[in-house]
Amino acid sequence: MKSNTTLTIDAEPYPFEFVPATCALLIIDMQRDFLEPGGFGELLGNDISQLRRAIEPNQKLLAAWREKGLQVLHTREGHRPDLHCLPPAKKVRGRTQKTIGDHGPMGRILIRGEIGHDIIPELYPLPGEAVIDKPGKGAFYSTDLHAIMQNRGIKQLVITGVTTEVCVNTTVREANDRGYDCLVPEDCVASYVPEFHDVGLKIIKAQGGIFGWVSHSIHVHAALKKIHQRKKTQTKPRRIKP
Ligand code: C5J
Repeated sequence: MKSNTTLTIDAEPYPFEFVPATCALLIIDMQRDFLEPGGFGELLGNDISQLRRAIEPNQKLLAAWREKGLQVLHTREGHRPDLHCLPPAKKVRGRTQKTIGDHGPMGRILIRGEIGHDIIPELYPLPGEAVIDKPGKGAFYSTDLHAIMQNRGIKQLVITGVTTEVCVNTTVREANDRGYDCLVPEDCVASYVPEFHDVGLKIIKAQGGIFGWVSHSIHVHAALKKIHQRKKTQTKPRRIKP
């Protein structure tokens, strides 16, 4: 089957009509500051093992996605070293001892270019896979994600990453308002708080899929296995008509 064929992925609230050639895998904020010991997430008192459960399913999905030559996008939450894109309200929120921009064990917390800000080695982007640096929770706010998707003909997203109820949920909502269909494989997203993860997924698929679809990566793999064509979309940007 060719990658521009419509395939069906078993999902809730009803099957997702998946067109691989125009669907990107969007991996949200799988950054060292959120997932690794000593990072910002742990510094805030969170149990990082809750997030780390999503690493292996993401690795498998990313490998299968790449194997079919489909489009991959990554995001990182963070700020400029001069902090000009950090709202003062976000800087002081939580009243923690250390906040964004302060020095932590992996460099300045959530600052672009620092070790902690980067994507974990297990899911490191390949050349040609766009990395979107976002200052907010949503991947569309104050970024060029929408332009990248339009230029590359992306109409659907499979969204994975962390955290389910914060950056994943916000991005699904933003994508929905821009007319994109989003599928979230539940084992490839995670939250420090399991009940927030459960509710975050319920909200997406409620009311007939008010924001999108929820599935499991086994169903995405089943659909990917049906694609025989390897299409090199990563390294060749589309030409935009003037
Ligand atoms: C948070 C995120 N939770 N990536 N960021 O602050 O969800």
